[in-house]
Amino acid sequence: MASTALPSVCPSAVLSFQDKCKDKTKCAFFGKGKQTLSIKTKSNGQITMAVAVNTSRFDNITMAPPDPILGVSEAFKADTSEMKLNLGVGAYRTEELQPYVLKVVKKAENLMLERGENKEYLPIEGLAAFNKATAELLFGADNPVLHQQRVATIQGLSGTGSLRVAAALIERYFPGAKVLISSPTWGNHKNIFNDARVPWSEYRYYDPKTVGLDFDGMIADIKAAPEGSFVLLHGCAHNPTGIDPTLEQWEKIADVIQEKNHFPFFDVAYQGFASGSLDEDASSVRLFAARGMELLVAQSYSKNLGLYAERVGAINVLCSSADAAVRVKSQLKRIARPMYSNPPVHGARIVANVVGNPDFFNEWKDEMEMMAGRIKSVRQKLYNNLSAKDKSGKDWSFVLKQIGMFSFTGLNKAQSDNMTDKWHIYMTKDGRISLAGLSAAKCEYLADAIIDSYHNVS
Ligand code: KET
Repeated sequence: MASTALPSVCPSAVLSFQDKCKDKTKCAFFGKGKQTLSIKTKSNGQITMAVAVNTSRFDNITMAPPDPILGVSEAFKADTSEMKLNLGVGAYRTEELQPYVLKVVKKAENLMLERGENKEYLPIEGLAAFNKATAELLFGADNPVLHQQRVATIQGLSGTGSLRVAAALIERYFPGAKVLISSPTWGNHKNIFNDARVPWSEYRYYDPKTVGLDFDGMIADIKAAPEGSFVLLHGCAHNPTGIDPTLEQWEKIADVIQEKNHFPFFDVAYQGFASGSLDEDASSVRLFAARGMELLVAQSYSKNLGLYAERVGAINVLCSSADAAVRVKSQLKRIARPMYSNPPVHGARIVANVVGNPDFFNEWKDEMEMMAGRIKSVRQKLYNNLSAKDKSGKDWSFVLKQIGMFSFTGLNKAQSDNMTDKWHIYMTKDGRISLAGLSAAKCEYLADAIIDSYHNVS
Protein backbone atom coordinates (compact mmCIF):
# COMPACT_ATOMS: atom_id res chain seq x y z
CA MET A 1 0.00 0.00 0.00
CA ALA A 2 1.40 3.33 -1.01
CA SER A 3 0.15 6.05 1.19
CA THR A 4 1.14 9.70 1.28
CA ALA A 5 -0.54 12.14 3.55
CA LEU A 6 0.25 15.65 4.67
CA PRO A 7 1.05 15.65 8.39
CA SER A 8 -1.44 18.41 9.06
CA VAL A 9 -4.39 16.24 8.08
CA CYS A 10 -6.22 15.04 11.15
CA PRO A 11 -7.12 11.32 11.27
CA SER A 12 -10.86 11.82 11.49
CA ALA A 13 -10.80 13.73 8.24
CA VAL A 14 -9.43 10.77 6.25
CA LEU A 15 -11.98 9.74 3.67
CA SER A 16 -12.06 6.89 1.20
CA PHE A 17 -12.91 8.84 -1.92
CA GLN A 18 -15.24 6.25 -3.50
CA ASP A 19 -17.07 5.36 -0.30
CA LYS A 20 -17.45 8.67 1.32
CA CYS A 21 -17.64 11.23 -1.45
CA LYS A 22 -20.68 9.92 -3.27
CA ASP A 23 -22.68 12.82 -1.95
CA LYS A 24 -20.80 15.80 -3.29
CA THR A 25 -22.68 18.26 -1.13
CA LYS A 26 -21.39 16.53 2.02
CA CYS A 27 -17.85 16.03 0.91
CA ALA A 28 -15.49 18.73 1.93
CA PHE A 29 -13.22 17.80 -0.94
CA PHE A 30 -15.67 19.43 -3.31
CA GLY A 31 -16.12 22.45 -1.15
CA LYS A 32 -13.68 24.19 1.12
CA GLY A 33 -11.91 21.98 3.58
CA LYS A 34 -8.72 20.24 4.47
CA GLN A 35 -9.34 16.65 3.55
CA THR A 36 -7.46 13.49 2.56
CA LEU A 37 -8.46 11.80 -0.63
CA SER A 38 -7.84 8.04 -1.00
CA ILE A 39 -7.77 6.44 -4.45
CA LYS A 40 -7.63 2.67 -5.02
CA THR A 41 -4.92 1.59 -7.43
CA LYS A 42 -4.97 -1.54 -9.74
CA SER A 43 -2.85 -3.48 -7.28
CA ASN A 44 -5.37 -2.76 -4.61
CA GLY A 45 -2.92 -0.54 -2.83
CA GLN A 46 -4.05 2.90 -1.75
CA ILE A 47 -2.70 6.29 -2.63
CA THR A 48 -3.67 8.95 -0.20
CA MET A 49 -3.50 12.57 -1.20
CA ALA A 50 -4.11 15.48 1.03
CA VAL A 51 -5.82 18.57 -0.29
CA ALA A 52 -5.41 21.58 1.93
CA VAL A 53 -8.46 23.74 2.02
CA ASN A 54 -9.74 25.62 5.06
CA THR A 55 -12.22 23.62 7.05
CA SER A 56 -12.51 23.72 10.82
CA ARG A 57 -14.50 21.75 13.32
CA PHE A 58 -15.60 25.17 14.55
CA ASP A 59 -17.31 25.93 11.24
CA ASN A 60 -20.75 25.60 12.79
CA ILE A 61 -19.93 28.26 15.37
CA THR A 62 -21.50 31.51 14.30
CA MET A 63 -20.16 34.98 15.01
CA ALA A 64 -21.29 36.31 18.40
CA PRO A 65 -22.75 39.81 18.38
CA PRO A 66 -20.67 42.53 20.04
CA ASP A 67 -21.46 43.07 23.73
CA PRO A 68 -24.06 45.86 24.05
CA ILE A 69 -21.93 47.72 26.60
CA LEU A 70 -18.27 46.70 26.27
CA GLY A 71 -18.66 46.47 22.47
CA VAL A 72 -19.40 50.21 22.46
CA SER A 73 -15.87 50.90 23.79
CA GLU A 74 -14.41 48.82 20.97
CA ALA A 75 -16.37 50.82 18.36
CA PHE A 76 -15.30 54.07 20.06
CA LYS A 77 -11.62 53.12 19.78
CA ALA A 78 -12.00 52.54 16.05
CA ASP A 79 -13.52 56.03 15.43
CA THR A 80 -10.96 58.62 14.29
CA SER A 81 -13.15 61.71 14.74
CA GLU A 82 -11.84 64.40 17.08
CA MET A 83 -15.34 65.00 18.36
CA LYS A 84 -15.81 61.44 19.61
CA LEU A 85 -17.11 60.88 23.12
CA ASN A 86 -17.49 57.56 24.91
CA LEU A 87 -20.60 57.58 27.08
CA GLY A 88 -21.09 53.81 26.78
CA VAL A 89 -19.45 51.98 29.66
CA GLY A 90 -20.00 53.16 33.22
CA ALA A 91 -16.42 54.13 33.96
CA TYR A 92 -15.33 57.36 35.65
CA ARG A 93 -13.26 59.84 33.67
CA THR A 94 -11.62 63.09 34.71
CA GLU A 95 -12.64 66.46 33.29
CA GLU A 96 -9.89 65.78 30.69
CA LEU A 97 -11.76 62.54 29.86
CA GLN A 98 -8.92 60.40 31.13
CA PRO A 99 -9.27 57.27 33.30
CA TYR A 100 -8.75 58.05 36.98
CA VAL A 101 -6.74 56.07 39.52
CA LEU A 102 -7.77 57.21 42.99
CA LYS A 103 -4.98 58.84 45.00
CA VAL A 104 -5.82 56.66 47.97
CA VAL A 105 -5.44 53.57 45.78
CA LYS A 106 -1.94 54.68 44.78
CA LYS A 107 -1.09 55.22 48.44
CA ALA A 108 -2.34 51.77 49.38
CA GLU A 109 -0.37 50.25 46.50
CA ASN A 110 2.82 52.01 47.61
CA LEU A 111 2.33 50.65 51.09
CA MET A 112 1.83 47.16 49.70
CA LEU A 113 5.02 47.49 47.68
CA GLU A 114 6.97 48.65 50.75
CA ARG A 115 5.71 45.69 52.71
CA GLY A 116 6.83 43.36 49.93
CA GLU A 117 3.67 41.28 49.98
CA ASN A 118 3.92 37.84 48.42
CA LYS A 119 1.90 36.36 45.55
CA GLU A 120 0.83 33.09 47.15
CA TYR A 121 -2.59 31.67 46.35
CA LEU A 122 -5.38 33.09 48.45
CA PRO A 123 -7.73 30.65 50.16
CA ILE A 124 -10.81 29.80 48.07
CA GLU A 125 -12.91 32.33 49.99
CA GLY A 126 -10.39 35.13 49.35
CA LEU A 127 -8.48 37.49 51.61
CA ALA A 128 -9.80 37.38 55.19
CA ALA A 129 -9.11 41.09 55.83
CA PHE A 130 -10.98 41.96 52.64
CA ASN A 131 -13.98 39.81 53.51
CA LYS A 132 -14.24 41.45 56.91
CA ALA A 133 -13.89 44.96 55.46
CA THR A 134 -16.37 44.41 52.65
CA ALA A 135 -19.12 43.02 54.91
CA GLU A 136 -18.58 45.92 57.33
CA LEU A 137 -18.78 48.45 54.54
CA LEU A 138 -22.03 46.94 53.38
CA PHE A 139 -23.88 46.30 56.62
CA GLY A 140 -22.13 48.86 58.85
CA ALA A 141 -19.37 47.75 61.24
CA ASP A 142 -21.66 47.53 64.27
CA ASN A 143 -24.52 45.77 62.60
CA PRO A 144 -25.68 42.89 64.86
CA VAL A 145 -25.82 40.54 61.86
CA LEU A 146 -22.00 40.68 61.77
CA HIS A 147 -21.53 40.20 65.50
CA GLN A 148 -23.90 37.26 65.35
CA GLN A 149 -21.76 35.85 62.52
CA ARG A 150 -24.77 35.40 60.32
CA VAL A 151 -23.12 36.59 57.10
CA ALA A 152 -21.28 34.21 54.79
CA THR A 153 -18.90 36.33 52.70
CA ILE A 154 -16.54 35.19 50.00
CA GLN A 155 -14.43 37.35 47.74
CA GLY A 156 -15.61 37.20 44.13
CA LEU A 157 -14.43 38.24 40.69
CA SER A 158 -15.93 41.70 41.03
CA GLY A 159 -19.68 42.24 40.79
CA THR A 160 -20.16 40.00 37.76
CA GLY A 161 -18.29 37.02 39.17
CA SER A 162 -20.03 37.39 42.52
CA LEU A 163 -23.43 37.44 40.84
CA ARG A 164 -22.43 34.35 38.87
CA VAL A 165 -21.48 32.44 42.03
CA ALA A 166 -24.77 33.45 43.66
CA ALA A 167 -26.61 32.29 40.54
CA ALA A 168 -24.85 28.92 40.80
CA LEU A 169 -25.90 28.66 44.46
CA ILE A 170 -29.52 29.30 43.48
CA GLU A 171 -29.36 26.76 40.67
CA ARG A 172 -27.91 24.11 42.99
CA TYR A 173 -29.94 24.61 46.14
CA PHE A 174 -33.18 26.19 44.94
CA PRO A 175 -33.83 24.25 41.73
CA GLY A 176 -36.60 25.74 39.62
CA ALA A 177 -36.75 28.95 41.68
CA LYS A 178 -37.15 32.00 39.53
CA VAL A 179 -35.16 35.23 39.72
CA LEU A 180 -37.20 38.36 39.12
CA ILE A 181 -35.25 41.14 37.45
CA SER A 182 -36.28 44.72 36.82
CA SER A 183 -37.35 45.88 33.39
CA PRO A 184 -35.03 47.30 32.25
CA THR A 185 -31.87 46.18 34.02
CA TRP A 186 -28.11 45.97 33.48
CA GLY A 187 -27.76 43.95 30.28
CA ASN A 188 -25.48 41.29 31.75
CA HIS A 189 -27.99 40.12 34.40
CA LYS A 190 -29.91 38.05 31.86
CA ASN A 191 -26.70 36.49 30.50
CA ILE A 192 -25.57 35.55 34.00
CA PHE A 193 -28.80 33.75 34.89
CA ASN A 194 -29.08 32.16 31.46
CA ASP A 195 -25.58 30.73 31.70
CA ALA A 196 -26.25 29.50 35.23
CA ARG A 197 -29.51 27.92 33.98
CA VAL A 198 -31.58 29.87 36.45
CA PRO A 199 -35.03 30.82 35.12
CA TRP A 200 -35.86 34.53 35.30
CA SER A 201 -38.69 36.88 34.50
CA GLU A 202 -39.10 40.62 34.66
CA TYR A 203 -40.96 42.95 36.97
CA ARG A 204 -42.09 46.39 35.89
CA TYR A 205 -39.76 49.14 37.03
CA TYR A 206 -39.52 52.05 34.62
CA ASP A 207 -42.48 54.09 33.45
CA PRO A 208 -41.62 55.93 30.22
CA LYS A 209 -44.63 58.23 30.63
CA THR A 210 -43.41 59.71 33.90
CA VAL A 211 -39.75 58.86 33.23
CA GLY A 212 -39.93 57.58 36.80
CA LEU A 213 -40.52 54.43 38.82
CA ASP A 214 -43.57 52.30 38.03
CA PHE A 215 -43.96 51.51 41.70
CA ASP A 216 -47.46 49.99 41.48
CA GLY A 217 -46.39 47.80 38.57
CA MET A 218 -43.28 46.71 40.47
CA ILE A 219 -45.25 45.76 43.59
CA ALA A 220 -47.95 43.97 41.56
CA ASP A 221 -45.38 41.88 39.67
CA ILE A 222 -43.43 40.94 42.80
CA LYS A 223 -46.73 39.93 44.44
CA ALA A 224 -47.75 37.85 41.44
CA ALA A 225 -44.47 35.86 41.31
CA PRO A 226 -44.41 32.28 42.63
CA GLU A 227 -43.76 32.15 46.36
CA GLY A 228 -40.07 31.83 47.21
CA SER A 229 -38.76 33.63 44.14
CA PHE A 230 -35.51 35.61 44.26
CA VAL A 231 -36.03 39.33 43.68
CA LEU A 232 -32.99 41.02 42.18
CA LEU A 233 -32.79 44.62 43.39
CA HIS A 234 -30.23 47.30 42.57
CA GLY A 235 -29.05 48.46 46.01
CA CYS A 236 -28.62 52.03 44.75
CA ALA A 237 -28.15 53.97 41.51
CA HIS A 238 -30.31 51.67 39.40
CA ASN A 239 -28.64 50.82 36.10
CA PRO A 240 -29.69 51.94 33.47
CA THR A 241 -32.52 54.19 34.67
CA GLY A 242 -30.85 56.13 37.52
CA ILE A 243 -34.17 55.88 39.39
CA ASP A 244 -34.19 54.47 42.92
CA PRO A 245 -37.13 53.77 45.22
CA THR A 246 -37.51 56.15 48.17
CA LEU A 247 -36.98 54.77 51.69
CA GLU A 248 -40.77 54.47 52.15
CA GLN A 249 -40.99 52.57 48.88
CA TRP A 250 -38.14 50.26 49.97
CA GLU A 251 -40.17 49.48 53.12
CA LYS A 252 -43.17 48.51 50.99
CA ILE A 253 -41.00 46.41 48.68
CA ALA A 254 -39.66 44.62 51.77
CA ASP A 255 -43.25 44.09 53.01
CA VAL A 256 -44.27 42.31 49.79
CA ILE A 257 -41.10 40.26 49.64
CA GLN A 258 -41.66 39.10 53.22
CA GLU A 259 -45.35 38.46 52.60
CA LYS A 260 -44.56 36.25 49.63
CA ASN A 261 -41.65 34.52 51.30
CA HIS A 262 -39.40 35.74 48.48
CA PHE A 263 -35.66 36.07 48.77
CA PRO A 264 -34.11 39.56 48.30
CA PHE A 265 -31.00 39.52 46.14
CA PHE A 266 -29.14 42.84 45.96
CA ASP A 267 -26.68 43.91 43.32
CA VAL A 268 -24.58 46.68 44.89
CA ALA A 269 -22.25 47.96 42.18
CA TYR A 270 -22.40 51.69 42.94
CA GLN A 271 -22.14 52.09 46.72
CA GLY A 272 -21.19 55.74 47.21
CA PHE A 273 -22.01 56.80 43.67
CA ALA A 274 -25.70 57.54 44.21
CA SER A 275 -25.51 60.03 47.06
CA GLY A 276 -21.75 60.41 47.47
CA SER A 277 -22.10 58.67 50.88
CA LEU A 278 -21.12 55.02 51.37
CA ASP A 279 -23.50 54.61 54.32
CA GLU A 280 -26.50 56.27 52.74
CA ASP A 281 -26.15 54.13 49.62
CA ALA A 282 -26.25 50.95 51.71
CA SER A 283 -29.49 51.92 53.46
CA SER A 284 -31.69 49.69 51.26
CA VAL A 285 -29.69 46.58 52.18
CA ARG A 286 -29.51 47.59 55.86
CA LEU A 287 -33.27 48.18 55.96
CA PHE A 288 -33.92 44.61 54.78
CA ALA A 289 -31.30 43.21 57.15
CA ALA A 290 -32.85 45.05 60.11
CA ARG A 291 -36.10 43.21 59.44
CA GLY A 292 -34.37 39.91 60.10
CA MET A 293 -34.63 38.81 56.47
CA GLU A 294 -32.20 36.42 54.84
CA LEU A 295 -30.66 37.94 51.74
CA LEU A 296 -27.97 37.80 49.08
CA VAL A 297 -25.75 40.75 48.17
CA ALA A 298 -23.20 40.97 45.36
CA GLN A 299 -20.70 43.83 45.73
CA SER A 300 -18.30 45.47 43.31
CA TYR A 301 -15.33 47.80 43.79
CA SER A 302 -15.00 48.59 40.09
CA LYS A 303 -16.69 51.96 40.30
CA ASN A 304 -16.36 53.29 43.83
CA LEU A 305 -12.63 52.54 44.14
CA GLY A 306 -12.01 52.64 40.39
CA LEU A 307 -10.65 49.07 40.51
CA TYR A 308 -12.33 48.00 37.26
CA ALA A 309 -9.56 45.75 36.00
CA GLU A 310 -8.61 44.30 39.39
CA ARG A 311 -11.87 42.32 39.49
CA VAL A 312 -12.57 42.68 43.16
CA GLY A 313 -15.97 42.21 44.77
CA ALA A 314 -17.83 39.85 47.07
CA ILE A 315 -20.88 37.73 47.55
CA ASN A 316 -22.53 38.01 50.97
CA VAL A 317 -25.27 35.70 52.15
CA LEU A 318 -27.08 36.90 55.25
CA CYS A 319 -28.53 33.85 56.99
CA SER A 320 -30.88 33.55 59.93
CA SER A 321 -28.29 31.64 61.98
CA ALA A 322 -24.52 31.48 62.34
CA ASP A 323 -24.71 27.77 61.72
CA ALA A 324 -26.45 28.27 58.36
CA ALA A 325 -23.83 30.89 57.42
CA VAL A 326 -21.00 28.40 58.00
CA ARG A 327 -22.67 25.80 55.80
CA VAL A 328 -23.54 28.31 53.07
CA LYS A 329 -19.96 29.58 53.03
CA SER A 330 -18.63 26.05 52.61
CA GLN A 331 -20.90 25.60 49.57
CA LEU A 332 -19.94 28.96 48.06
CA LYS A 333 -16.32 27.79 48.25
CA ARG A 334 -17.28 24.51 46.66
CA ILE A 335 -18.84 26.41 43.75
CA ALA A 336 -15.87 28.76 43.38
CA ARG A 337 -13.14 26.09 43.41
CA PRO A 338 -13.89 24.46 40.02
CA MET A 339 -14.92 27.82 38.49
CA TYR A 340 -11.77 29.88 39.17
CA SER A 341 -10.13 28.17 42.17
CA ASN A 342 -9.41 31.30 44.20
CA PRO A 343 -9.66 35.04 43.57
CA PRO A 344 -6.92 37.58 42.73
CA VAL A 345 -5.13 39.22 45.64
CA HIS A 346 -4.04 42.68 44.52
CA GLY A 347 -7.39 44.50 44.48
CA ALA A 348 -8.50 42.76 47.66
CA ARG A 349 -5.40 44.05 49.47
CA ILE A 350 -6.10 47.57 48.23
CA VAL A 351 -9.67 47.44 49.56
CA ALA A 352 -8.56 45.93 52.89
CA ASN A 353 -5.88 48.63 53.29
CA VAL A 354 -8.17 51.51 52.38
CA VAL A 355 -11.10 50.40 54.54
CA GLY A 356 -8.87 49.20 57.39
CA ASN A 357 -6.90 52.44 57.78
CA PRO A 358 -8.94 55.40 59.13
CA ASP A 359 -6.82 58.01 57.28
CA PHE A 360 -7.11 56.20 53.99
CA PHE A 361 -10.79 55.55 54.57
CA ASN A 362 -11.48 59.26 55.06
CA GLU A 363 -9.45 60.10 51.98
CA TRP A 364 -11.47 57.58 50.01
CA LYS A 365 -14.72 59.15 51.18
CA ASP A 366 -13.44 62.57 50.04
CA GLU A 367 -12.46 61.27 46.62
CA MET A 368 -15.76 59.43 46.34
CA GLU A 369 -17.61 62.65 47.05
CA MET A 370 -15.44 64.44 44.51
CA MET A 371 -16.26 61.87 41.80
CA ALA A 372 -19.98 61.82 42.63
CA GLY A 373 -19.90 65.63 42.75
CA ARG A 374 -18.31 65.94 39.31
CA ILE A 375 -21.02 63.72 37.86
CA LYS A 376 -23.72 65.80 39.54
CA SER A 377 -22.24 68.99 38.13
CA VAL A 378 -22.16 67.71 34.52
CA ARG A 379 -25.70 66.41 35.04
CA GLN A 380 -26.78 69.93 35.99
CA LYS A 381 -24.86 71.48 33.11
CA LEU A 382 -26.35 69.04 30.61
CA TYR A 383 -29.83 69.87 31.89
CA ASN A 384 -29.12 73.62 31.68
CA ASN A 385 -28.01 73.26 28.07
CA LEU A 386 -30.92 71.03 27.11
CA SER A 387 -33.53 73.35 28.58
CA ALA A 388 -31.91 76.52 27.24
CA LYS A 389 -31.36 75.21 23.71
CA ASP A 390 -34.51 73.18 23.12
CA LYS A 391 -37.31 75.59 22.25
CA SER A 392 -39.96 72.86 21.91
CA GLY A 393 -41.08 73.08 25.52
CA LYS A 394 -40.03 69.50 26.30
CA ASP A 395 -39.44 68.92 29.99
CA TRP A 396 -35.87 67.69 30.49
CA SER A 397 -36.02 67.76 34.29
CA PHE A 398 -35.85 63.95 34.45
CA VAL A 399 -32.10 64.32 33.83
CA LEU A 400 -31.81 65.99 37.23
CA LYS A 401 -34.04 63.49 39.02
CA GLN A 402 -31.92 60.51 37.98
CA ILE A 403 -28.95 59.57 40.15
CA GLY A 404 -25.66 57.73 39.84
CA MET A 405 -23.38 57.40 36.87
CA PHE A 406 -26.02 57.27 34.16
CA SER A 407 -28.80 59.18 32.53
CA PHE A 408 -31.54 57.26 30.78
CA THR A 409 -32.34 59.69 27.99
CA GLY A 410 -35.43 58.04 26.53
CA LEU A 411 -33.76 58.05 23.08
CA ASN A 412 -34.78 54.99 21.06
CA LYS A 413 -32.43 52.79 19.05
CA ALA A 414 -32.63 54.87 15.85
CA GLN A 415 -32.04 58.06 17.81
CA SER A 416 -29.13 56.46 19.69
CA ASP A 417 -27.70 55.35 16.33
CA ASN A 418 -27.91 58.97 15.16
CA MET A 419 -25.97 60.06 18.25
CA THR A 420 -23.17 57.75 17.20
CA ASP A 421 -23.30 57.91 13.41
CA LYS A 422 -23.73 61.66 13.09
CA TRP A 423 -22.30 63.07 16.34
CA HIS A 424 -19.68 60.41 17.23
CA ILE A 425 -21.21 60.04 20.68
CA TYR A 426 -20.96 56.41 21.77
CA MET A 427 -23.73 55.13 24.04
CA THR A 428 -25.76 51.97 24.59
CA LYS A 429 -28.71 51.41 22.28
CA ASP A 430 -31.22 51.51 25.13
CA GLY A 431 -30.68 55.28 25.32
CA ARG A 432 -28.36 55.20 28.34
CA ILE A 433 -25.49 57.68 28.59
CA SER A 434 -22.73 57.46 31.18
CA LEU A 435 -22.34 60.91 32.69
CA ALA A 436 -19.16 59.62 34.33
CA GLY A 437 -17.60 59.85 30.85
CA LEU A 438 -18.76 63.42 30.21
CA SER A 439 -16.78 66.63 30.83
CA ALA A 440 -18.20 70.09 31.51
CA ALA A 441 -16.63 71.22 28.22
CA LYS A 442 -18.64 68.65 26.23
CA CYS A 443 -22.06 69.32 27.79
CA GLU A 444 -23.17 71.76 25.13
CA TYR A 445 -22.12 69.46 22.29
CA LEU A 446 -23.96 66.58 23.93
CA ALA A 447 -27.10 68.68 24.40
CA ASP A 448 -27.04 69.64 20.69
CA ALA A 449 -26.73 65.98 19.73
CA ILE A 450 -29.57 64.88 22.00
CA ILE A 451 -31.90 67.64 20.78
CA ASP A 452 -31.12 66.82 17.14
CA SER A 453 -31.62 63.08 17.66
CA TYR A 454 -34.80 63.52 19.69
CA HIS A 455 -36.55 65.91 17.28
CA ASN A 456 -35.18 64.87 13.89
CA VAL A 457 -35.06 61.08 14.14
CA SER A 458 -38.08 58.94 14.97
N1 KET B 1 -24.00 45.23 38.47
C1 KET B 1 -24.39 46.33 37.81
C2 KET B 1 -25.74 46.87 38.05
C3 KET B 1 -23.50 46.94 36.92
O1 KET B 1 -23.90 48.03 36.29
C4 KET B 1 -22.23 46.39 36.69
C5 KET B 1 -21.31 46.97 35.70
C6 KET B 1 -21.88 45.24 37.43
C7 KET B 1 -22.79 44.68 38.30
C8 KET B 1 -20.57 44.54 37.31
O2 KET B 1 -19.43 45.24 37.32
P1 KET B 1 -18.04 44.53 37.70
O3 KET B 1 -17.01 45.30 37.02
O4 KET B 1 -18.13 43.09 37.26
O5 KET B 1 -17.96 44.62 39.17
N2 KET B 1 -21.68 47.80 34.83
C9 KET B 1 -20.89 48.54 33.86
C10 KET B 1 -19.82 47.78 33.17
C11 KET B 1 -20.24 46.50 32.52
O6 KET B 1 -21.24 46.47 31.79
O7 KET B 1 -19.53 45.50 32.73
C12 KET B 1 -21.85 49.21 32.88
O8 KET B 1 -23.06 49.01 32.95
O9 KET B 1 -21.36 49.99 32.05
